[in-house]
Amino acid sequence: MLLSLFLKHNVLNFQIAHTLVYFKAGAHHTALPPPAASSTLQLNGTMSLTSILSADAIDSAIKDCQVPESFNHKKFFQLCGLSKKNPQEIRTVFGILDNDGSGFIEEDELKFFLQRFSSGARVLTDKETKTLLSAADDDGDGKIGAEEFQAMVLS
Ligand SMILES: [Ca+2]
Ligand SMILES: [Ca+2]
Repeated sequence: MLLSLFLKHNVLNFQIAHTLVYFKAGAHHTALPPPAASSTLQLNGTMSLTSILSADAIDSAIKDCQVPESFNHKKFFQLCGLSKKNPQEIRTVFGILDNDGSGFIEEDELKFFLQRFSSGARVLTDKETKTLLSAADDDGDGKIGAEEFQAMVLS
């Protein structure tokens, strides 16, 4: 008798919970953006570049500048596909390159620019690092801000 009461109680609870889940699922469907969009925002900064750029495109961009002093940022951004991405995606890539989250890509982060795209890639030479910095650093503060990065990628 007690057992059957207990079971009945649980079945009732289950039904209530089930109804709530349905209600919530319905609300989600109309009120919230698709899950993919919100998880992209949450992962901003820690996500991998391969969620924005294809691994093949990154590969060919890295291969193209394997030889020291051969790095050309315009060619690189075209080959890896970044120059065709939307402002939000370019902003996400900026966040990944800004490894310490300072809001800027500093010279010591630029040196490892290629390795952010592919961990096995070479570091940029001092000359390449300075050329890349001056290509983007419009206000001359010695580091690349998000808007400067955007302008360089789209130039
Ligand atoms: Ca930084
Ligand atoms: Ca700057």
